[in-house]
Parts: sequence; C-alpha cells; structure tokens
Amino acid sequence: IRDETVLVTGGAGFIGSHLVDALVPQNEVRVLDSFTTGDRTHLPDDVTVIDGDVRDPIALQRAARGVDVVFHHAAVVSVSRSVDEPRQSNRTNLEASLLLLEQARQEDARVVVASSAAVYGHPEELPLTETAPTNPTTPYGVQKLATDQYARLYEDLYGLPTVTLRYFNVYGPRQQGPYSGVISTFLEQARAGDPITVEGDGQQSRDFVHVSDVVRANMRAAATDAVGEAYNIGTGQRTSVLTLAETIRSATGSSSPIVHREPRAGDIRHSGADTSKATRDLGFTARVGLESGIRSL
Ligand code: UD2
Repeated sequence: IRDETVLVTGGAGFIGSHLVDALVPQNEVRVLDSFTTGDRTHLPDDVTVIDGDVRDPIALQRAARGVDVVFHHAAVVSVSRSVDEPRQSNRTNLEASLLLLEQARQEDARVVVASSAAVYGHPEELPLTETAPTNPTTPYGVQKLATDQYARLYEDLYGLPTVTLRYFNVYGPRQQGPYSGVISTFLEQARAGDPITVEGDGQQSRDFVHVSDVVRANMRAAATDAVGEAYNIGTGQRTSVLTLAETIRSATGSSSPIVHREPRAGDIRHSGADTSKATRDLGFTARVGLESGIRSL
C-alpha cells in the first residue's frame, strides 16, 4: 500500500515494528504503544508515536483519527499469563480489540487483525484449514477467537472492511524476552554454549513462519477485496522441535548439548497451516524457508 495514513497498534513490538519498517517509506505511519513490552529503539524516526494504552478510549481515538487502515498488533502475547490472569489479558486482547473495531467504524477505516493458530486448540486434522473446529485451550486463544469473530461480524453487520490473519509460529529478528518463541530461545542457548532445552521428546511440530512473510501478508490484507475473512498465515511446512534444535546447533556451529526437560503442560502436539485460502485471496505464499530464516538470524 502507498500514500495511506495507517495506525499500527503494538507498533513497537516484535511483529508490529517490522510492519512499521515496511510501511514507513510510502505511508504516513502512526504507532500506538504502551511500551510495556514494546521497544522504542525499534521504531524508525519518521513515525508519529502515541505513547498510550490500547485499552484507553482517549488514546485510541487520538491515534485512529483520520486513518485509512489499522493494523492491530497490540496484545498481551504471553499465553501463560493469560492462564494466570485471564481477566487481565482479556481487557487488552478482547475488550480493547472491540473498542478498536468501534473506533475504526467511526473512521470508516479498514482493520487488519492479528489473530493466532491458538484459536484452533488441539487439531483434529492436519494441516489446519480455516474451517477446522475452534477449541482454544487457553484464555489467550479464546480472546483471539472472539476478536477474530468480532472482526467478521463487523464486516457482516456494519460493512467495515476487516481482514483477520491467524499467525502460526512467527520468528525473526527482535523476538526477545521471557515469552519469545522457541527459535529465539534455542538460538540464545546455542550462542552461549548452554544446553538446548527441548521440552518433552521433541517430536511435537510447528509451522515456523518468518516475520518478513507475516509483514507481506499484512500488506496483502490491507489491499484485498476479500474482506470479512480469516486467513492462516504459515509456510505449510511442519518441523519438529528436535529437528529445530539440531538445525540451530549446526547453523551456529555450536557444541551445546541437546537436553530434554519435562514436556510443557497442555502443549499442542502438532500444528501446521493449510495456506491455500491466503494464496487464493491474498496471493500470499511464504518465501523464507526455515533453514535460511535461521541462518539469517
Ligand atoms: C505459539 C505462539 C502463541 C500461540 C500458540 C498457539 C509463539 C512464541 N507463541 O505458542 O502465541 O499463538 O502458538 O498455538 O509463537 N519449546 C521447547 N524448549 C523451549 C521452548 C519451547 O522445547 O525452550 C517447545 C514448546 O514446548 C513447544 C514448542 O517448542 O512445543 C513451541 O513453543 P513456543 O513457546 O515457541 O510456541 P507455542 O507453539 O507454544
């Protein structure tokens, strides 16, 4: 997209900041971020920063005034925190999302919603299509699912152009902190020469998608005519955690031992996207394979 006024909520976060980088050259970009987990140093100079909470109607109203597109990435991303404090995370992940949809309605702005594979819970069949049963196993998943459904409803009921992207396991530069993904954890361990900690037998698998592909999906979502829909965003390739550990070990030339820990309680065994809907309606297919994605890190 070009020559648009856009708002990225959570724009200082991992995915949000990469999206901001891609939008800045050709658009007027605003970022709403509370900087609780977001990082100011990830933002380029030519963005308007609104330092505020997405739950705050005044901050949101200010940020959204006159925008053409909102990319909604503000969230409490820690799944385990949602288990410990469901109401806390619900306020940010669901209530604020509804507030944002209302605000977008006032502005007649398109909304691209960051959803998650967490909406599916334990898959009955793989790969997962968008019509698979949705049985989230955590409050985080429930909150993402409800937001995803509200986005669809806002298109149905009010004609608001919304597009929902269900991300699988996103990785890439700037993913950090205690709730970051397994790839950044393993990389850090490999670099430090510490043991690489595989939880359980390591045969569980995930669809790891590079953040640059996720950014491209957002760009497509900002332009598509196929609104009111949810799209899986992954690569279509599944990799086991053990294979991942070995790949990272050899890519870094690390001599870290691979050790096994207790499996994570409630861990999903396998997850993988069928992305044919995104290919059909958004023209999206992932470009970065896991090995080259890891090597570039
Ligand atoms: C991902 C998303 C989460 C949600 C969920 C939906 C990330 C960071 N999180 O959670 O937001 O959308 O999918 O299903 O993308 N593991 C190890 N050793 C470690 C760390 C992790 O073996 O040191 C394993 C872990 O047990 C799991 C796998 O790696 O089987 C992936 O873990 P994760 O935390 O990166 O992501 P996941 O799939 O739990």
